[in-house]
Amino acid sequence: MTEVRAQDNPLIGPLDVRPSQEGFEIIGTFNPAVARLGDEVVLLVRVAERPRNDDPNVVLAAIFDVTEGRIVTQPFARDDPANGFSDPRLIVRNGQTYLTSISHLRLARSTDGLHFDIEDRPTIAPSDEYETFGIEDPRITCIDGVHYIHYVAVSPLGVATVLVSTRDFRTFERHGVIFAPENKDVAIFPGPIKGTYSALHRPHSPLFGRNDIWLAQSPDLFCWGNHRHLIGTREGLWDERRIGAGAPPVRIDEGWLEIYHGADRHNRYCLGALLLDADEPWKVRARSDKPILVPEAEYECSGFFGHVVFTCGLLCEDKRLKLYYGAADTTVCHAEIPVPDVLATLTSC
Ligand code: MAN
Repeated sequence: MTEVRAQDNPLIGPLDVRPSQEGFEIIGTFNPAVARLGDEVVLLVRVAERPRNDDPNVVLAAIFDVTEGRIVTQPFARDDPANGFSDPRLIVRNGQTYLTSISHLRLARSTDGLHFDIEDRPTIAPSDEYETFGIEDPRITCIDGVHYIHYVAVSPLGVATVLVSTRDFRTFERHGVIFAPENKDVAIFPGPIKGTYSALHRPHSPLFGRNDIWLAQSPDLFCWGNHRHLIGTREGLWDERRIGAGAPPVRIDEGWLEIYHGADRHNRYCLGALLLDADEPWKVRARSDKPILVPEAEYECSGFFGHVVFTCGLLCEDKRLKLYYGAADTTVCHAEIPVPDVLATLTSC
């Protein structure tokens, strides 16, 4: 595999971004969506921040208060055995999960795809009861000049997927929840196939422990049905515990190419590929037995949550995949992989 990481990696890090408010610090800028907008490459970067905390005895959760229209903090004592802190991303208390940071989306613009100017203010921020714990991991699908942004909305109601659209990344129209909890990693195909829209999605079944990728269809991008199970996790392989769609699929000569993430028993997140049938995308033609991108660089192995490469956006140009990806839940990075190299590694299904 001839993947080439950008020499300037990481392209964006926490120090490049201003917190959304006084008293907060940025802990991660990662998992961006990407789109071409005229001569520019634009990213919608997930920015995770938390209140500065000088008290070593408590961990603070930041929560968007819908009534007050602002972020409030809630302290959790470190020495209270009812509070669980084993995952640095979470606080668990009495069966309720809270997050140790709250995320919003921030626009970054570039003319060369490598050097980005980042807005000073959040572009899309938590705004309602479905988003009180933050908004995460956006994807962008462009159809007929409209950019459909779909992101993960987190709240005590669960993990859902919300759709927002824009033509110019200045004004945004909200379309509400398109996949109810527990469902994330939604990636909408860039246009209808035989008159019908398709999306990959990842429902979660706590009872049976399933974290698989499904395919849904829609007449209008807003109402989704005809759900079909697409692929599952594979014991003993790189994607044995959790999988989810990454960037929206791209059309290549051979069908639809999808780059997805998989986590193993050690919580190592790698990227692999799926080739789906051009006309019947619920038919899997080939899949990666080995990942195409593995966390190896120092910035991928250490950070807020190490050993993670996670993509939500790529450009496919000149038969090259130009991947934008989050490294260690901390930074935005870039790598390029020729499409034929990806296809050569796939195993037929
Ligand atoms: C989950 C999501 C992602 C994150 C990975 C790794 O899948 O929360 O946003 O990058 O875990 O922590």
